[in-house]
Amino acid sequence: MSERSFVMVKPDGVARGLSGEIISRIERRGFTILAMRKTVMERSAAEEHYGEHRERPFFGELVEFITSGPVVMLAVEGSEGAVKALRDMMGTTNPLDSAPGTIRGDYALEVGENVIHGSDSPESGVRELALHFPGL
Ligand code: DAT
Ligand code: MG
Repeated sequence: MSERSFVMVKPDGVARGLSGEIISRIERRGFTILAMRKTVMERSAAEEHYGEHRERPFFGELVEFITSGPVVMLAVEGSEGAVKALRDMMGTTNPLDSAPGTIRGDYALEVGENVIHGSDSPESGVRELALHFPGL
């Protein structure tokens, strides 16, 4: 069984020129990139994407940030366990806690600007890919 994740280099990562480095790590690990698109996320898509955080105090800032500039969106596929493997490569949500060698642990310092998104489960992957890559 294969699994799919919605991965995104966030606006801070794109602005800092980290897209290539991040995509390269994903490819070298052995994941398949099914689709990729550089775009500015629509506000409505951002609110739906982060819908689980709607009641959190940082929701407004989160939507502002994620729509503040271009992102690179990827549809990524791998074998069973791939979604968790990608999360492990990303590091913890707060980069201050992320282990060196992880993407956030190597390239980020602030929770609000943590350079990468990856689906937190195969089910989230299906939901997020349907939102950002309809028809995939
Ligand atoms: P993750 O991106 O690791 O799945 P999440 O889904 O809990 O983390 O949160 C989504 C994003 O929201 C996260 O990447 C950065 C931001 N965020 C999370 N917790 C935050 C906080 N306490 N303050 C500010 N931003 C936060
Ligand atoms: Mg999340």
